[in-house]
Amino acid sequence: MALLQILHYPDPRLHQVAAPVTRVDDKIRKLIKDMAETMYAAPGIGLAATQVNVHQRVLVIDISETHDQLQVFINPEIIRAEGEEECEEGCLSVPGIYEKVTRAAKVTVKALDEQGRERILEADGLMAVCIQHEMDHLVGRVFVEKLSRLKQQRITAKLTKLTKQQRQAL
Ligand code: GNR
Ligand code: NI
Repeated sequence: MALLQILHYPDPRLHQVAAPVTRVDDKIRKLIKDMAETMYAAPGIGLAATQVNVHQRVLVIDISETHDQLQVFINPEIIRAEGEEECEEGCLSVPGIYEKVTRAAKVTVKALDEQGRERILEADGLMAVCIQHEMDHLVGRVFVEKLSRLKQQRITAKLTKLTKQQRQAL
């Protein structure tokens, strides 16, 4: 078991595009275990491999309050999206910032699980938001980039300052 370090915006590594997983093996299962542990410890409801500087198409999500409903998505693809909904989002890579973002209200996702089995899932509400938020990470997108230029500039300034302070505290 290991906690992984989460990259913070505006780290350029958050903009790397993840490659598809070619084989669901023990190495991927170890990554998933560590990602789940890191997500629960944060605490967060989702984590994309990109956020822990692993550029492969792997996501973990658990929106339950009891932390016992882990969902794993390897090579996820949205095969259907419907409607629009606005939700206030946060991100473990953008600490302390919460902003409203509009996304599809309902999505159907196709992905592999940790055994390499294909599965199809229909999601709405928070689960739909989270899937789209995490899949954005895998193509190098952070929710901040959906906001106005002014908000982006303010967030960048705030987090750059915070990262400097954290470095000095070490
Ligand atoms: O923990 C998280 N909460 C959250 C709340 C609203 C919309 C999206 C999210 S995802 C976030 C964890 C994270 O940063 N995943 O990439
Ligand atoms: Ni995020």
